[in-house]
Amino acid sequence: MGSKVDVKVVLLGKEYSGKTSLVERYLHHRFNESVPYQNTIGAAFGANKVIVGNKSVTLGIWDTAGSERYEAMSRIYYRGAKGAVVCYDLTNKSSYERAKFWVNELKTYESNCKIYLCGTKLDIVQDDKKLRRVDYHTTTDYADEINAKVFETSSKTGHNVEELFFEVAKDYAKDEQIPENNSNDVQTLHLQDSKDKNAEGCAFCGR
Ligand SMILES: Nc1nc2c(ncn2[C@@H]2O[C@H](COP(=O)(O)OP(=O)(O)O)[C@@H](O)[C@H]2O)c(=O)[nH]1
Ligand SMILES: [Mg+2]
Repeated sequence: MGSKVDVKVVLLGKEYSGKTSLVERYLHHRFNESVPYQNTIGAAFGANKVIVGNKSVTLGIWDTAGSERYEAMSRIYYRGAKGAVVCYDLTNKSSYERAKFWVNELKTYESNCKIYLCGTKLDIVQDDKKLRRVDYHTTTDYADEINAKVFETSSKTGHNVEELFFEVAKDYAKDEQIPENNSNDVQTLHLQDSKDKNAEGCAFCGR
């Protein structure tokens, strides 16, 4: 089974900002609120094939640990990424400040990487507007400044999640020459299993 990835996408953001939930929703169509919070250690990898027009694009998605303790590791994970989904929690102002830190990192060290700002937990602020701590227009102004796109998502309801990753695939398909009959078998694997799998190419850089 091949596991070639066309485009490396990395999720960045403060811990508890909803990165793992976003990947779970997108790749496995589930949301598990009842499980106690699990801090992602290092990073986890999953892949998904997206059809854009008559092309097929395989996204390799890296979910990173958000805590400062793992900051140096996240730098390894975003290397070579073509897309970065920078997450912040719409109910938490400091997570938005942290998102700006990641944007600056990307601008400095991975300047070809497209940035997608992702405000998470939309369902919470839709249920109670008073809980919103990050204004939508502030974010879109900032996004214009840094040449990024903004999505507000809910991993609980699934709102805007497919749309976000479809946009990543679409932007990539627009910029790159992809053969029309490009088809890859993909599998989801986690780092701790990776030595058991015979993955082709480099799982770290997505090349
Ligand atoms: N209501 C709601 N809770 C969310 C959403 N996304 C994440 N959460 C919760 O926020 C917490 C942190 O999420 P997680 O995905 O583990 O964050 P990570 O540390 O960035 O990977 C968990 O308790 C999730 O259940 C969402 O869209 N809606
Ligand atoms: Mg996580």
